[in-house]
Amino acid sequence: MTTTTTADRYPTRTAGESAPITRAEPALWNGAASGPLDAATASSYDAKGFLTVDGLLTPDEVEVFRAEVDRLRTDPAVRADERTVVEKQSDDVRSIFEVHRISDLVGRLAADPRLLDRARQILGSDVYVHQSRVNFMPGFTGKGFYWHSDFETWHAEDGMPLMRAVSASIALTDNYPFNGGLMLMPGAHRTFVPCAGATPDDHYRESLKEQEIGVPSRAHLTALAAAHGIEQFTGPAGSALMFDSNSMHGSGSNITPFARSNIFLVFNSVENALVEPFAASRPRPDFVASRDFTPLG
Ligand code: 6CS
Ligand code: FE
Repeated sequence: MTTTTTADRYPTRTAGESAPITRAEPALWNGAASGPLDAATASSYDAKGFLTVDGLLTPDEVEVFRAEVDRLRTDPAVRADERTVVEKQSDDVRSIFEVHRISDLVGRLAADPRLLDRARQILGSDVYVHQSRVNFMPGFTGKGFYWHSDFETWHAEDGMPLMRAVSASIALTDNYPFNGGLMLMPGAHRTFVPCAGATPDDHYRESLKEQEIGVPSRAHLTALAAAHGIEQFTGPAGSALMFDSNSMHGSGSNITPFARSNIFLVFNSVENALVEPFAASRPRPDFVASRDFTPLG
């Protein structure tokens, strides 16, 4: 049986520092194709690597999803599930992965045309859910996420060949500048930043709490920030951010009384299905990186 190996366009988890690589593939895979994004929004997404959708969910829908994620967060069976990650310092629930399979409500949201049609237009193909999670960034104790590119991890540890995935972060609480709102470097999605350091076995057990391997060097981050600046996703509950898999992003911790919770859905193109990890000894579990490539919708 012949096994084909996919060329590694983006070597990372190298022994030492290596130079950034210019992205070869587009961010917007089929520009003019029909879909909910108008031309101005589509070209802005291509240039910046992200877009926002005001009022993706109605206030009533926000209430329904908040009740649903609070139900999950307080369910002892869910807390005991390996798909639930708790904060390093406290016992607070940090994330619940594969939430689109645990909750029918979230499963339906993943197939909702308001998200699905945007993802298909951006990726230029049918899509499937690569990963879903609900992030609870509780007030006072919510820990942030250091700067990173999701694609760097998904390429190294999940075997995602190309940058042909888009994430949707749907705010269930108001996102202020001061309660851990996501920060992004507009345009940095066009540069792949290799990260030094080999991937430990079962790295996800640590990295989902606090990522130390697979983070760019300060020198690379300084250069990217100088070239692109930093923008922050703020907005009322119900608004959504859609960002390219290789966007450089991170968030601060939340010491305010205002929680910052979001549902996070990652759409990958069915033409970008996972292969073997490019820089890890074995693939991560399905609940972090799905290997069911059945198209949505
Ligand atoms: O490792 C991952 O797949 C997850 N880690 C982060 C910090 N963002 C993307 C993703 O949810
Ligand atoms: Fe991330």
